[in-house]
Amino acid sequence: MVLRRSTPLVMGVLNVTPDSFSDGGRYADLEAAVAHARQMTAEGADIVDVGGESTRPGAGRVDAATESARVLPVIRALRAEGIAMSIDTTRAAVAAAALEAGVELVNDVSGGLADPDMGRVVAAAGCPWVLMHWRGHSRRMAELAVYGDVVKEVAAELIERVDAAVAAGVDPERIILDPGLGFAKKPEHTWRLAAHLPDLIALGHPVLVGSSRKSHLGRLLADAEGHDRPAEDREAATVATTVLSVAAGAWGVRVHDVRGNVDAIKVWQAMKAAE
Ligand code: PMM
Repeated sequence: MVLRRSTPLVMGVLNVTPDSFSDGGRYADLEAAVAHARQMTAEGADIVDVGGESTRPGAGRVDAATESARVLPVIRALRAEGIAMSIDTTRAAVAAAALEAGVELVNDVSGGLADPDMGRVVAAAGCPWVLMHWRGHSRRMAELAVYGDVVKEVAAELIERVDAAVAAGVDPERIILDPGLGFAKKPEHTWRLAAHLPDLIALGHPVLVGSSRKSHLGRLLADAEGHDRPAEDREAATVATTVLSVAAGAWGVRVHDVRGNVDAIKVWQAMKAAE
C-alpha cells in the first residue's frame, strides 16, 4: 500500500464481530470472512480492514484474547492469498500480533489514546497508522459529543495525537488522520466535519473518511414516522459521501460496499481527467 497516491484509497470493512452496527455477525466465521474479503478485493478494495471489536455506539468491550482469536485466523488466511490488510484495533497487543501475522497498517479508532503502548508498537513496526478522532469508548460516546466549534476542536485534538505519536517514535510521514465521523459526534457535528474536510486536510496528513452507513445518514433519510433508515439501506447515500469526500481531497474512504464506491470514484476521476 502506498501512502502517496494519485487515486483515492478504498478500504473495505471486514468486521469479524457478532455485533457491529451495520454488518454484525455476517462475517464471524472464517470461510465467510475470507470469501467476503476476496470479493471486496475483486471489486477494487485497496486494503481490507479487519476488526474484531465492535465500535457500535453503546457497545461493550471484548477482552484482548477474544479480539485476537477473532482476527488472527482471518489475517493468516488472507495473508496466504496476498490480500493487503489493516487491523482495526485500539489494543497494542492485538496490533502487534496482527502485524506479525501480516497486516500492513494499524487503524486505531482511539488515535492512540486507548492504549499507551500503541505508539511503541507502531514505531517498532514502521507501519502507517490511522489516528482517528476519539473521545472515549463506545459506552460513553454519546455523553462526550459536546463541542463549541467541532472542526477546531477535532483538529486540535488530532494534532495532540500526532504529537504523542511522534514523541513515541512514529514517522510523521506515516500518520493518516481520520475525523471519526459518528464517534462522540451528533449528526450535526458529523455534517460540519464533512463540510470542513479541507480544514483537516490542511493539517498536512492524508485523511481517511469513514462515513459508510453511519447514523447521520440514517437520520437524514428517516421515514415519515421519524424512523431512521436502516444501516443496510444507506448505500446510495454512502456513495454520495464518498464522491464528496474524494472531491474535497480525502486520501481514502472506509466502506462496506466496495463496488458502488469504487464505481463512484471512477466517475469522479473521469470528470477530473476531462477538466
Ligand atoms: N468507523 C468504524 C470502525 N472503524 N475506522 C476508521 N479509521 N474510521 C471510521 O470512521 C471507523 C473505523 C465504525 O463502523 P463499522 O462498525 O461499520 O466498522
